[in-house]
Amino acid sequence: MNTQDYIKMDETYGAHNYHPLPVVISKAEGVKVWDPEGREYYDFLSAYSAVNQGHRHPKIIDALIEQAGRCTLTSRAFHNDVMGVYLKKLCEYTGFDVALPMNTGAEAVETALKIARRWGVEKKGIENGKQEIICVKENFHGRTITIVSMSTDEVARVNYGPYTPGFVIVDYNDAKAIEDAITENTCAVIIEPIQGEAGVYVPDEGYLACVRSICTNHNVLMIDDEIQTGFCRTGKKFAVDHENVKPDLMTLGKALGGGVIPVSAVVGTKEVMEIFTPGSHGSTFGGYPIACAVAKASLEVLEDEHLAENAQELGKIFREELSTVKSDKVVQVRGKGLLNAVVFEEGFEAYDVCLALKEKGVLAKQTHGHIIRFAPPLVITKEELMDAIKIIKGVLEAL
Ligand code: IF1
Repeated sequence: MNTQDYIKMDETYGAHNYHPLPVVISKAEGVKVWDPEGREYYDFLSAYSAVNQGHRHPKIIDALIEQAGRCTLTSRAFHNDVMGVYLKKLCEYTGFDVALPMNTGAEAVETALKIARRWGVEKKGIENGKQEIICVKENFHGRTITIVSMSTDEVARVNYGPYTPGFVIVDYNDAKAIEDAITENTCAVIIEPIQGEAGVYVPDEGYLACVRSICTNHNVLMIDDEIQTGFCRTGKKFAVDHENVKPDLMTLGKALGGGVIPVSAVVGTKEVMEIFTPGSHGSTFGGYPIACAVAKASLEVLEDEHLAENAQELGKIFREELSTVKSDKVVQVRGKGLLNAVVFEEGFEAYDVCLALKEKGVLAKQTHGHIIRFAPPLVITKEELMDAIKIIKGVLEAL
């Protein structure tokens, strides 16, 4: 079968909830992927930052295989001998006391919302059913019914009602709007430290620190969604580290699974996490041995290979190089670390640029029609980055 055959099968047998680029990936290693015809591409999406450690990192694959040969699944009805070791590592890595393992990002976000609502009742004294959580416009936290109830993206939420109540939506990058929205029933604020899906929208310096102090002053939990920005993507372990902010809860996912399997978690302080009691939350797969072995190795790779430093250094080069592009179609180059975006004029069809990039050997995906996100695996070398930049510049200057 060739590329066209595979695409036809997806379209025939798969639900049409995506419109992917017409490329089929059949092999992947490090920062590169190959299609069935053997054409080679740089991966500048990294599965939306789930592949920070690079495709099939040998250390992570070894951990997967070793664990698969020993014990794969236990459920939480019993203990296993990997979960505690991994959660200890995750707590040390994040600087939090307690972690709760789940599988996908949306589950981690749901978990954090549940913690916040229960905390609101049991620790803050809000009447059950009255809890309010503040979120911001253009957020992306996942796709469950409750999470799309927070969304302002019509495409993501239309006709999924009735929506979950209890969310108050304010402008992003406006700390005062958050403060003004706080009532005696507010239990939490949930934000992305950089809005990924919104188009890699970096808030003003000081915003996150300001949100932190507002939350502290009003006894409201700060939930920091680092599912996309976490694990070195922005040049620090977590995007809030750029402002030395410590949230009450962080939601983690994507790269925690090292590009191998879905692994997510919520980390928090002991005081907040003790809100859960047996039976109040859980999952069949959360904390399963394979996930724990893979996630532990994924964290070790981030540290051993200094991926935060690499993202910081190469991200700067990427933005410097791309801002010299001679094109009147490009409006802005922005981002942090290796989470970057090239912004075109409003109404510009960036999908066509992604097609042209694909033809030249770079895979990237547009968001909101006129923005392209560039987020290679963090193991990319300077030589590989410069090679890809040459291709990207060539395509942009030919527009
Ligand atoms: C898709 C976007 C990126 C996330 C943040 C939670 C989740 C995500 C900050 C949920 C997920 C993914 C979902 C994926 C595409 C991707 C995405 F374009 F949709 F917004 F990365 F920018 N919090 N983001 O970014 O995690 O349940 O998916 O594991 O839906 O196609 P999940």
